[in-house]
Amino acid sequence: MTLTLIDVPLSPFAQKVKLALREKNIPFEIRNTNLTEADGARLKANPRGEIPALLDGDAAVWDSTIILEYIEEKWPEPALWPKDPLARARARQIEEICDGPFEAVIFCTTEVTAFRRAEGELQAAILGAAKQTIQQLFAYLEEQLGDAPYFNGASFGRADCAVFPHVMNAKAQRTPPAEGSKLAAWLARALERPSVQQTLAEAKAGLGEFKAMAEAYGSARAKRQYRDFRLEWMLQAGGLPVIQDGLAKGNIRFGGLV
Ligand SMILES: N[C@@H](CCC(=O)N[C@@H](CS)C(=O)NCC(=O)O)C(=O)O
Repeated sequence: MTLTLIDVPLSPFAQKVKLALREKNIPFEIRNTNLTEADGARLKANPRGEIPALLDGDAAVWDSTIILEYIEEKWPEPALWPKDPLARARARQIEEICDGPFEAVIFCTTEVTAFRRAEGELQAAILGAAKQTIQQLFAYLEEQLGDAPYFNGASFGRADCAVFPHVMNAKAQRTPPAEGSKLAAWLARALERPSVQQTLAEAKAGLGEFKAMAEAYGSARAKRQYRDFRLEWMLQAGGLPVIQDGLAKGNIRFGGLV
């Protein structure tokens, strides 16, 4: 049965899934979608209209965390989860932090830089808050890594698939892990992996779409999804005017079903 991933190569959630599939040597096809355009297949696969969604024959599994659980249960070997229940809980917690607050601060930074939702003092205040939050997240990750080579422990696993896209995005936004830190050494180790290299190459190829995306959001032809931590972090960083402006222009949406 063919597996197909509905993908946006720049999405950290899609990257997490591709890393896991590739680390487990599970063959899959990619069907790219464009979040600024209506796509019946994307909506049919996920009532939230989000990617990634994994099509396994006629069935669709959505949400990156649920997809990772699905593939681990269906193809247990090679295991991407630690065996020990406590280590497993730890891996899940790291994933939770990365998918939640870490993704949110990267998202909001993109909003006020690439998508120009704030300028001048407001932009500077939001970017200053982002730097602080990222340092806090890096400190958390540094502590979680401890003396192990990987977040999963002795080998690259689920937690590493979850961390990589966000640390790489922070670096791309000019906030890399400190030189000489354990996190910087982990990133260098991760970048040696074929799964990471292929996923990153696809993301880099997708960078060309930013300009068209900015145009689509700027002209309110499409809406960005402000939900959960994204909304909370933007508010906490003083970005209430960004949200008010997005509501007035009709170019943001919230979570829930589409
Ligand atoms: N909890 C979901 C979040 C997925 C998500 O937020 N995907 C974004 C792309 S990074 C998306 O599809 N957003 C929909 C939109 O922008 O309309 C998961 O882990 O898969």
